[in-house]
Amino acid sequence: MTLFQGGTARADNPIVQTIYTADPAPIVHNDRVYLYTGHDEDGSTWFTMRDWRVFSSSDMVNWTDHGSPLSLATFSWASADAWAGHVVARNNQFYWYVPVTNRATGRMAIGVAVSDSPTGPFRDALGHPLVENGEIDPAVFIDDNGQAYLYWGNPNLWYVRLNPDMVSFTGGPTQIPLTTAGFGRRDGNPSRPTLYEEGPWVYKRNGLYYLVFAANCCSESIAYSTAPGPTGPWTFRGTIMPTQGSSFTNHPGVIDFRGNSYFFYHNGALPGGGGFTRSVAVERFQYNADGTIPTINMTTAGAPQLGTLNPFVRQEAETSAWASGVETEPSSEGGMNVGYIDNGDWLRIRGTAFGTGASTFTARVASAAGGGTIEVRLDSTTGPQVSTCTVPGTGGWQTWTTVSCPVTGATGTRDLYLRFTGGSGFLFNVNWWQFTR
Ligand SMILES: [Ca+2]
Ligand SMILES: [Ca+2]
Repeated sequence: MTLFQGGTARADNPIVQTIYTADPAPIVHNDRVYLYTGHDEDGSTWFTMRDWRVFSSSDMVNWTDHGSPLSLATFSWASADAWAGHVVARNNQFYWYVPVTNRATGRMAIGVAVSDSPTGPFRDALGHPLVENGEIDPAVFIDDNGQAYLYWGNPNLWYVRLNPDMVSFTGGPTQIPLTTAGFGRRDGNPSRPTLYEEGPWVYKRNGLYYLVFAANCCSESIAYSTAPGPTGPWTFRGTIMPTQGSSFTNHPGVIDFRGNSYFFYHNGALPGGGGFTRSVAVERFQYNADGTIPTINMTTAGAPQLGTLNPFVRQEAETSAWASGVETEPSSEGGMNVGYIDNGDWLRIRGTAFGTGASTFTARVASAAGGGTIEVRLDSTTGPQVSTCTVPGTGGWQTWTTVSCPVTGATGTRDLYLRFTGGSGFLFNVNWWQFTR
């Protein structure tokens, strides 16, 4: 895909530019945000989704692509529809709850995958659905007393009490009454009299339980309800995010991270974007003093950066605030690499702290073609060029070599741009880069 050209104004939404992403499910683990998403296939005209993706960030602006540690193929019993999932950490494991179509029944069911790493790989924990009633959008909440709840549903809203193993439950699915007092009033749709549509997201803050959800249809907004306990009774509190952003669905994810609160959602903001080609985005927000949530509008600016990025340690090429023209793929050296680089493609890395200066730029590169050039620039794609590094042909797209080049004039904290130039066709791949002082 060829995507937005970035100007000088801050524009870091949507979070991922290399693929279409949907249905954000962020968690915080070890002082890092892990963002789990679905993946709309390019050119989709339906919810054509085959795998899930994970990204992570320590500064909310530069995001690392960890690829796809979970797909339909993980579940032998699933036939289609890798839709909106949710991840929760417990027992030193990561549990990923996802709705998929059960091949045997043709109905939507909820499976659970498990991994000992937030970036996977994940395996099917059960070999069969955890729960199945034809409804979607799982979300797990673990209360302070350790009791875990799985919520899900469209058109209804359900919960079940999960056991401490997180892959079984006690008691049957219980329906949460969809009353207008609890979930607001929808006009003109007698079969769906409340605003609740889908996508529950449940959490607790200062003793109050929040249930954020996609409201109305279609297009959806995001609204929320609160309750004194995890099973209600719920009171409707209003709209958080109005209908915006050229996707007729939306999907909430809410976290606190390093003293700030963040609201994740999706829209159709990338070129070619729309209701079936969505992109996950994020806004920072502050709760009102009484615990209510303010109106949050979609922006292209996104959240402010927390701290800076250290260029003197290895940084993955697949870590960026914006990637123009490139794609990512699994690397033979582990993790991902940036590839499909054409002449003029570039990466933006925000807030790179060079301090008193850098002397050398090093990059791990590969090329089955003739290679090309990495222009190392500051501030913009046409800003000061502090290094020029030639990438040779290496005989293969996964045949890696390391190139190093002198750097002059890289001081202070600046936005770093890696601009790629060369002839026609794909030029080279980049796995990682690093500066030395
Ligand atoms: Ca390209
Ligand atoms: Ca890499």
